[in-house]
Order: sequence, then C-alpha cells, then structure tokens
Amino acid sequence: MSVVGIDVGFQNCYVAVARSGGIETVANEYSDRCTPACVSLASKNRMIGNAAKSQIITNFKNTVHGFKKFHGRAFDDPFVQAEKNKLPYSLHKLANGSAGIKVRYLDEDKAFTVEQISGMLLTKLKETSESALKKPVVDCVISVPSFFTDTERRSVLDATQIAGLNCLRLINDTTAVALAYGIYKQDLPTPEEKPRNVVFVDMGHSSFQVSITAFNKGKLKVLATAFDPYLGGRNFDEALVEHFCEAFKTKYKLNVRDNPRALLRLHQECEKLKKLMSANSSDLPLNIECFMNDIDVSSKMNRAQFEEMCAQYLVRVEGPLKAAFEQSKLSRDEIYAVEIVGGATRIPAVKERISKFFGKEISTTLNADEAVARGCALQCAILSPAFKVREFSITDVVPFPITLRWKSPTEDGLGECEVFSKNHAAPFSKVITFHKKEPFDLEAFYSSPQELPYPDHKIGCFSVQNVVPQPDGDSSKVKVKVRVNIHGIFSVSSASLIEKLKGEGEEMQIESEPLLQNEGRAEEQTKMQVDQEGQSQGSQQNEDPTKEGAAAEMQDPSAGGSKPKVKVKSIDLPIVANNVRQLDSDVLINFVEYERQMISQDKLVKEVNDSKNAVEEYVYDLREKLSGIYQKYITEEDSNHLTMMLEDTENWLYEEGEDQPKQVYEEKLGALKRFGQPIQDRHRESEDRPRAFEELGKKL
Ligand code: ATP
Ligand code: K
Ligand code: MG
Repeated sequence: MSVVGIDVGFQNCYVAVARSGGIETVANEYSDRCTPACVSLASKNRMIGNAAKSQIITNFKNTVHGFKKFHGRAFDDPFVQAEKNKLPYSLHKLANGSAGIKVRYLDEDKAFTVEQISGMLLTKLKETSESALKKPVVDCVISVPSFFTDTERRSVLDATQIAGLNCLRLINDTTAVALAYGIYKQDLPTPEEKPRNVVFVDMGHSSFQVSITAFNKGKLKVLATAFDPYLGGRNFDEALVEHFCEAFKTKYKLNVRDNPRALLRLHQECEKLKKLMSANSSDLPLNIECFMNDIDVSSKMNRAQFEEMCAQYLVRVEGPLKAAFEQSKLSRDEIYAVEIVGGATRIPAVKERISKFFGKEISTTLNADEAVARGCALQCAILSPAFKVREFSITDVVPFPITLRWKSPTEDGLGECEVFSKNHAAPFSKVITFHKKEPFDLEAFYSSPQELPYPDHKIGCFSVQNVVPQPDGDSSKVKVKVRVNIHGIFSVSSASLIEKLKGEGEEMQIESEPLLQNEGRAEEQTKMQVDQEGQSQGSQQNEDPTKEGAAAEMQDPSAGGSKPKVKVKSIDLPIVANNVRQLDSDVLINFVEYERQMISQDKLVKEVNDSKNAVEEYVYDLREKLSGIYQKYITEEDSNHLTMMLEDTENWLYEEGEDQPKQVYEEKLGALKRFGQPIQDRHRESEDRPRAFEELGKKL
C-alpha cells in the first residue's frame, strides 16, 4: 500500500510521498517538484505536465489548462460560459449536457470530458509518485477546494478512478494545510486546555480559501471556512493583460485579443512581471520580441501602478477573512497565528490586507507551494494501516447546510429537516427515524442557494424502498442514516425497517449500527427523531457503537428497567439514488479502459522515439570518434565507407526514417553497430593493454 498525497491545483500540482520514515515532496522527470496542470493532445500521443506546458503557445488549440473548475459543471453553466470565451481551446456541449473539451488527438476530432482530462493529469502525477517510490501506486489522498459541492467532488473522484487511483479521501485544501502545520507540533495544548486557534489562508491561481482551525494535542478541528472561489493569481494576471492590450492598441495599433498566440504570450509575460513585482517596487520592463506582425513591443510597470489597477481584487481579500472570523466566534486575541500558503499570497498587497485584518504579523512557517501536498500525504499515512504515524484526529466542517425534504401528510404536503447545519462537523452520520407505511423519497439539497458557488442547489433524490406497514396496519418505524462522508459528499447511506416482535414499542435510544466505515475510521453519529408529521423532534445524541446484527435485542438503558422490554427485528431497505450527477458506471468503465489504451499508446510512442534517438545518437557519436579517437583503428577506405553509411542514415532519419516502427530503428542501429562495434572493440583492447601490463607489473 502506498502513501501518496496529491495537490491538484488549478495551475500547479504537487506530489508528496512517505519515504524513509518521512514525508517528502517529489520531483517529476524534469527534476521539477511542480507539475503544471496541463495536457496537450497530439497526432501520435499526449504530453502531460511540463511537456504540455511547452505546447501552450505552439499547439494552443489542443493544449488544455485551466480546467479544474469544470468538474461537475454543465456546458450551460454561467461560469463555464464565461470561461469559454477566454480559453484558447474549444468547449463543446456533450450529450449529457456537461462541458466537453474539444481537441484533435490521433488526427481525429475528440471531445473529452473534464474527468478524462483530469484523469490524464492524474495519470502523470501517479507515474511521478511511482518512480519516486519505485512501486505501483493506487492509494492516495487528493486535495479539493473546500467550497467544492458534491457534484464537483464526485467528478474529481471519477477522474481518480479513470487514472486507476483509489482515493482514500478528498481533503479540503486548507484542512490539508492545517494537518501539515499541526501534526509535528510538540507544544500543542492538551485536550483539557484551551485550543490553539490558527487561521490558514490559501490564495492560489484560481481561488481564495480561508479556514480557522483549533488545535489540541493529537487533534485538529476546523471551526469555520470561507472563500472567494473566483479570486486568485489569475485575476491579477488578467488585469495586467487587459492593461497591456489597451497600451499596445494605442502605442502599436495592435489588436492582441484577436491573436490567440500573442495573447497567450502576453499572459505568460504578465505572470512573470507580476511575480517580479512581488520582490521589487521600482519600474520593471515588459519586452516581447516579434510579438505580433513582426513588431517588438515594450512597456513598463511598477508595483504602485499594479496595486492601483488591481484595487477591485484587493478589496475582495477581506470578505472571506471576515466571514471565517465571524463564524469562528473567536476574538482577535484568541488567534494564535495567521499562516499563509498558495502562490498568490506572495503578492505584498494581499499579504498586507491579511495582516491588517487580523492585526497580526503573518506567519510563513509552511512551504507555500508544497504544504497542501504534504498534508494530503500525511492524511494518507494516517489512513494507511501499513504506515506508522502519530495519532491525529481531523474534524472538518460541512461548508453548506443540507436539508432533506419529503412528502408528508401535513398541510403543505411536505416535510423538511435541515440535517446538516453550516459548519457541522464532518465526516458525520446521523440516524433519522420516520414512521411510514410505504416507500418514500428523500430530496436532498443545499439549504442556502445564495451562498453556494454552484448554480444548482439540488444534491439528489434518495428513494427508500420496500417500506411496508406493520402487520397490525400501523406505520413502520424506518431508520434512515444520512451522512457526509470522508470526501465531504452527502448521501442517504442506509435505511432499515424496525419490525416489532413483541411488547409495546417505546422510542428506542440505542440502535445497532455498523460504525466502522471502509473509510478507515469510525464516524461520530447523532440520532435525530422525525415523526410522521415531518417535524424533527430534535433529539440528537451521540451513540455508542454496538455490534452489528440482523436481529438485535435491545433494552432501553435510560429507562433503568422501568419500561417494558422491546424485541425488534431490523430489516435493511434498499436505497436508490436518483438525479445524483455523476458519470454512469458503464461510461466510467469505458473511460478507464480508454485511459489505459492512451497510456500504452504514449508508452509505445516513447519507445519508438527512444529507439529513433538511439540511432541518431549513434550516428553522431561514431562520426565524431571516426575523425578522432578511432582514427588509428580503421583503414581510410573503411572509414570513408562508414562515414558514407552514417551520412545515409542521417538523411534517412529526416526522410523515410522519420516515422518508422521501433523494430526498423533497432535493425538500423544493429546494421551500424556491425561496422562500428569491431572498431570500438579494437580501441578498447588497445586502451586496456597498457593497463593490463601495468597490473601485471604490480603483481610481479
Ligand atoms: P488553486 O489553488 O487556485 O487551484 P494553484 O494551487 O495551482 O491554484 P498556486 O500554485 O498556489 O495555485 O499559486 C499559483 C499562483 O500564484 C499563480 O497565479 C502565480 O502567478 C502566483 N504566484 C506565484 N509566485 C508568485 C509571486 N512571487 N508573486 C505573485 N504571484 C505569485
Ligand atoms: K498548488
Ligand atoms: Mg492550490
């Protein structure tokens, strides 16, 4: 079992693994710890990560980046529509209404789903972790923004499956950071003491997230989260791009927006300039040679101007800080530290605003780029039975309140109950009791659509089936378990019908509940009673886990033996989930298979390229040596002949030999070696001879 954590950023991805007893962030094949979230499709293969990033301008129509927030979104989603106009590649409405990414791949037009593109990126990150660990990787923990709704989370999980990964937990970015911060701290307050409260602020390329977390020895509890899902480093880039587009229109009469390549170059240059301005407040130049229509452009900018033009974004920093702070109900002096991560928190004006709001110096004790990935790997280590890590309990929050609605014989015909309030602890399960005579539906939705960064507040409809009345015609007691699971996803996870076997039924206080989830830890539970009229009686209490049993005999412990004994039988009821937006399982199976095919296609292309490169290298190497160190081991005639052969091969490589199967290159190399090898051998022998004599001399 592997211990791997993956931070899938909008722009930058990081992989951390457990190796030789510690957690480390690992480098990819370019010796880079950062892998760009970029996939480029070509006529023979795919390029992913760094190799894809280098295609952004040259192959802009088929190089996909900035796709993370298309997870779980429809093509018609206003966010997708707004992004669409800014993208160098095309989006396309798929049959199921989701946003497809249209590219040319293997000389065909293709529309990939975002899960597939994400799956490709994850394949790359999986390979990076595999080459670091030198073994196959399946289990991992992956980060998502804390504001991702169920549909977005399900979509990310589908992507992990496409890549052949088993995601043990989707963990919120800021929670991963909190874990990376807290787990090694030796001086945390004991569980009896007042907790240490730390604010975590992450501004990445696309979003801004804040969490306030309470730490005690061995545990962390998120108190509040807040976010601006649309504020990040890219807004600052866009402000610069906008400015220079205008400037170049006036100065050079160029319409940069009409030229995708020029626009992409300008984007890259503006991002560089933005980063330079973080370290430098004086005037800095922006020069791009041969920018458009053979014109070189130049301009300049300084930090003060930059801050002025980004004022509209800078004012938005305070909102989430304030929201999280208010929800936490802490006072400013109860905040121990404000820790910042994420690339865009390097912007001095962003830092200043955070510091000013809390009236505190900002701490940067965490690695701003790698903390999320490290936290993910730590969570994976905690979940892994094979890895020893200190006990650390993590309690996250439900970011958006969730309500259940059902048909009921009341005036308006509907019963309703908020099952998870905002900032309720998560993961968490609750048991709700219904009194029903027939199967019923539970509609789940987010209760406050206005605060939801997603256009649809419906979560899904869960049908509880096979409900029948009691033999005496009475309603049956139906226990429904609802939960927000370890990924932060809501579901109606199980239901059972309680059949009275003997005696008069009183409200039961203890139930038989299988508590150990396959998610690696027991979840806390509360019980909630909902009567037939659909009113929650609000009796919430923690339950003790008892052993699972199909028929359980139970006694009311609170009654002290004064109430009659009730014998019951619990029958599991099937639940069918409808309108839960996720890939159909047969579609997913096809995508998994297709990803495998693409992986072997890439591997094949790589092998062909490697064997072709081997021929090329051999040609250059032998030619150089023929006129150098090999000269005295070959006759002039043979040398001329071989030189001709090498030249022919070189020409062949550019013409017919440009695109051949691997075997052809291997044969070509073999043919050259038949001539080259004897020369090389003669050379080695003569090199070895004096050495051999020397050795012999030593022995004598
Ligand atoms: P997200 O968290 O939104 O999914 P991400 O994780 O990919 O995105 P990060 O890698 O945390 O984002 O940050 C990338 C952003 O930080 C980019 O906009 C980048 O330009 C910006 N950035 C990096 N270094 C600096 C710097 N020195 N000054 C200003 N901005 C910077
Ligand atoms: K990142
Ligand atoms: Mg990030």
